[in-house]
Amino acid sequence: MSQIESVLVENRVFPPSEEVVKRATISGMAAYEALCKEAETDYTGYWGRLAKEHVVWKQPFTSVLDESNAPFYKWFADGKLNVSYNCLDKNVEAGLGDKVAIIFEADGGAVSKVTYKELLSRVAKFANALKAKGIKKGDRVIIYLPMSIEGIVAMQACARIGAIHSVVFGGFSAKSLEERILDAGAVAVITADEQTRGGKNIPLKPAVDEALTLVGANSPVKTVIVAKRTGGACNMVAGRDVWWTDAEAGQSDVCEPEWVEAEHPLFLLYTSGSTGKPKGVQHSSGGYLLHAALTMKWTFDIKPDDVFWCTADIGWVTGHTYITYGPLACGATEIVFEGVPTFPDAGRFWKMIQDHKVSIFYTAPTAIRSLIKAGGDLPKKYDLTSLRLLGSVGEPINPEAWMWYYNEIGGGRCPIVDTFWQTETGGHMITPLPGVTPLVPGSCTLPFPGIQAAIVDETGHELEWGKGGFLVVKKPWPSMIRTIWGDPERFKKSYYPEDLGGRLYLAGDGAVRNAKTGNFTITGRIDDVLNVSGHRMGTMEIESALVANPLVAEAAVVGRPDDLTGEAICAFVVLKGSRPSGEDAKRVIKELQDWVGKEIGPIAKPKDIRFGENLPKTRSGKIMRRLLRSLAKGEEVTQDVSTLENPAILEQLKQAGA
Ligand code: 6R9
Repeated sequence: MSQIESVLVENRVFPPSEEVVKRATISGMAAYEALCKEAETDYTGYWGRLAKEHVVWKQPFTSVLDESNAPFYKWFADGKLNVSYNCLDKNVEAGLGDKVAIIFEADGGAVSKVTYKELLSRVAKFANALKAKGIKKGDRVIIYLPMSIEGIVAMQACARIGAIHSVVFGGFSAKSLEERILDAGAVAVITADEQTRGGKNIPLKPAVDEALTLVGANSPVKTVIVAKRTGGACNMVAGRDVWWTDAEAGQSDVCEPEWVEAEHPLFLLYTSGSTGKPKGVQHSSGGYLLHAALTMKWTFDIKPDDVFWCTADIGWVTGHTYITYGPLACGATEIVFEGVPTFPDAGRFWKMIQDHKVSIFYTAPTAIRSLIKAGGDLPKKYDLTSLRLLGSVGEPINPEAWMWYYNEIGGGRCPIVDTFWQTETGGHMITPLPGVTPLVPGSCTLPFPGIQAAIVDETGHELEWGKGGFLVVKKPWPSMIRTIWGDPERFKKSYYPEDLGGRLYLAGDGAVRNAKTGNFTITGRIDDVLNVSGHRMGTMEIESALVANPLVAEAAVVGRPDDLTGEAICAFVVLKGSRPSGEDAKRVIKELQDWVGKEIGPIAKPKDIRFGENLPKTRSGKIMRRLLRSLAKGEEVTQDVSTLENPAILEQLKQAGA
């Protein structure tokens, strides 16, 4: 509630400067309103027009939207295209062959550049290598690579041959990798010997080996391709594992793209939901590419001379849309960064902006907060005048962090686009457009033209502005999730729930619109999903991992606010043995943290672990999470505890703040 209130009193407004308006592709509120109007009057006409203008089709589509099997919507279904063609060949054919596509900066600072022509031949060569391994259209390929040019080449090569990639973030454990390999039924894994972050080498290939051991004898994975990053020790399994360069040896650097139907899956990306098992979010080729390109042009206002930098990892959706696909589809020059923002010091981002003359910079609030803390004065040491536009994504940005970003990084000149979207939405949904929208710190402002966002109550009725409720999207849009891989029922239940009438896309976030301006502010998840440093973590997933430890009888996980990471993970644990205290408790806490790190990945490690002889439960046996949330925050429990079966437990859990 306090967040809603603080946003409602936020009265700082930053209208776009004349210069920004003049330069912008979508220029002025009237232009924005005209687009919204066009979409409202003729929804399919609008998207059909844009799909013709912003995507190159091998075979033009005649049908824009097919709703016959709603909510399994189809877009541009009889059209054919290739996404890699649209990102590479198209640009080379347009005379951009010698333009730099990627400026790669390694963790240690070494810089390498790749032109569009070079990137096209690298992708084609690797695509031929995949084909030579028998990988074909529709096959699933897991990519477990560090931030690298190879990561982008691997994704683009899959797209080129119609294979469906599923990138797994390098911070996920062998166990998480195993789950994804099995769920996707992957035929190949593309990885590296090690990754380098913050000056340290971290092995990757051993996690693949361990995952494939867990997968066992009937593994669908026939091929593991290994890129050499550090040259660190690496076990190669004969007949299965091959070095990247050996796989490419003798392959041609020309590869005819596989022309696929617009609905052909481009990728699966696993994300956390409110139940234990991660969901394989399936995206299309045509509709996804359209929104990736369009949002680059309208939200980021990308121009030929821009240097674009999105600091996300390719393991997350932001890296997919705004590193691998969007910038390349627009023929842009972009930065790909291997390292971390605080190495060698907290000025790394600012130094890189200066060195590479970055003009558009897109990062996450958690990075901004940690850089304020680690070195709020460091930006002053660097020349940041190349910047003209800033972006934020992943979680709500606190108004004070927004102001710092605006003044210290943007020099008070650069609009900030606070882009709200999700793995499931493929690209921006609610966001300012730089030449249009008056900015309000902490608000993602207005829907992208054509996106019919609204706020409804629990029965699906639209609420008046000023009232908080569930964020929904009233009409399907081209880059939306198509299904959950292998689980269409879960797709329907999660995103098109019958309670809301079955035709509204439920984002899973709460939101409120400003009563005067209609600006949206996201108030946080409405389900059991936490947002830790902009990464989605299901509480159930972490609970399942904890309970899998032989010491643990029961566990409940909640989030609590954290200055740096947005939310922190707090676990309440009942051990099978007696409740530990003192040194004993410390040891078990460390053991359980490491355990979760191994089961899911370091990002899922609970920050706090408290032990109780039991958990607060209702008489019907339901864990009372709202009480745990208060305890985690260190608040007095003021809620009604009359349904609580074992009130004494609260005292114990309060004290157990270890
Ligand atoms: C792109 C991405 C999605 C969840 C989403 C919401 C939160 C993302 C936000 C934001 C407030 C923003 N979120 N952007 N909240 N303002 N600008 O982050 O995808 O990892 O799937 O997370 O992140 O809670 O539902 P994903």
